[in-house]
Amino acid sequence: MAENILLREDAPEIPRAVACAIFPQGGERECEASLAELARLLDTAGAELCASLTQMREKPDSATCIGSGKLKELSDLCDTMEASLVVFDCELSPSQLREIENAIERDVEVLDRSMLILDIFAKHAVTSEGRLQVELAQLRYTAPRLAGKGKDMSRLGGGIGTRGPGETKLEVDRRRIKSRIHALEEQLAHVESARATMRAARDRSGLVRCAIVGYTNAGKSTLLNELTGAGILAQDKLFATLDPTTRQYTLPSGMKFLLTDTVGFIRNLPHHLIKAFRSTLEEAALADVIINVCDASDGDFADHLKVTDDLLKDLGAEGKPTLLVFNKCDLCTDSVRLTEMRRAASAGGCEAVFISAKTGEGLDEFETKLEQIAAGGRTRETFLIPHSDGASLHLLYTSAHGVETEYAEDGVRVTATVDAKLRGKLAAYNVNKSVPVTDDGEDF
Ligand SMILES: Nc1nc2c(ncn2[C@@H]2O[C@H](COP(=O)(O)OP(=O)(O)OP(=O)(O)O)[C@@H](O)[C@H]2O)c(=O)[nH]1
Ligand SMILES: [Mg+2]
Repeated sequence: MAENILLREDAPEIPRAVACAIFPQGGERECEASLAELARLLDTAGAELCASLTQMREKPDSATCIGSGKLKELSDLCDTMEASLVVFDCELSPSQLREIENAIERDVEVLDRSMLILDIFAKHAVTSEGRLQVELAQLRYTAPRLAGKGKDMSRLGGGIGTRGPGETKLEVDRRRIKSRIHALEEQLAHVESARATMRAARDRSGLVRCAIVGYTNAGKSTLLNELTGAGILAQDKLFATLDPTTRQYTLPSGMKFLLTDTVGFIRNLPHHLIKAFRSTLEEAALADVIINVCDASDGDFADHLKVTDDLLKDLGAEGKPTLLVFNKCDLCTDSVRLTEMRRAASAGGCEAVFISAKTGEGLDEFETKLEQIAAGGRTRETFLIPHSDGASLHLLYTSAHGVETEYAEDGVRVTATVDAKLRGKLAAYNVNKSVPVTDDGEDF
């Protein structure tokens, strides 16, 4: 397995990891779920979880996160388990990381959850934009933590938690980190403006833009592959997809879409990662319709939906027309859970479908509902926008579809497909009667 960096010649063994977590009173269940996820993250990174240690406390110890007695226990556990890695299921400051590492007698690498996630991102980033984003996030987050441990920065790019994004290895000289960050920011600004140009071209196409979002491993890529034959890597690993892929998709009725597969969400997704990946995550904010994919076979589906909702809010993508897709129904025979899911869907006020992207079950209903949602309330209108109102013209270009313009003496005559909200906003300029968008999708 070429992708597994730990099976290199100089890394003969799979690192054995001990996980450590704290939880507030009453938070056992959530802590357990988070630790189970940490085990999967470790597996994706190429390590093996061999033991975990938890402590109930309301707040982390400012010096060592866990208390001193627990820290001794952790040190002994590392010996017993012959561990080479300790991962805390929360964020650690550089000084906490150093103190913990000093207190553990065995020579172990201490990481926190964010460093581990960044490591996986480094492993999975493919496009230049993805690589730049990961490197920037690592320089901002991981580098100060390694420097804080007083270790040689040249270790960056080595094993788990210190893996750089491939060819563009992290700079090893601490003094040069700042200028590297600056250079990366500039490069990213270029890539982002290229992305914006591509988006603008897509917008002009007048197709309905759909973002496929959801918790990591829910089956987003599998769904896009099934619908469009996109051939994206879909694996039983967390964060298999980092770079958004867009494919055109035509419903049997002729309605045309642009479907974009996006990076998965996870609980406690580090904030700096959201910041670093903002331009790719923005795909959701700029979409007309959200396809929210959830793994119906996962007992934690309700938590996953909450994480997704919160992140969509964060990204400014809340309130968009949404199709909730409960996937992997071939694995879910629990009728109680199916009822719970129906309830969750109706409480969220959005349409839901139950499918299996793997077997194709439920895809007919998926298509019908997607079409209903996409066409909901859209009409083809003509507006006469005065030359003095550049803002309204801009609004049409950015929010409407199939925009056609004709310059006249008294203004710009714009014909476009708009939703009810935009129609209301521009009512004063409306010069024709609404023409409902028909199901044959011509207007898309
Ligand atoms: N049984 C079953 N497995 C599925 C289904 N859909 C996806 N899977 C499997 O679930 C795993 C994750 O699928 P992906 O499509 O990579 O999930 P994703 O949401 O794109 O994940 P990330 O890109 O990592 O966020 C893969 O092993 C798929 O084969 C389904 O309907 N049924
Ligand atoms: Mg994927």
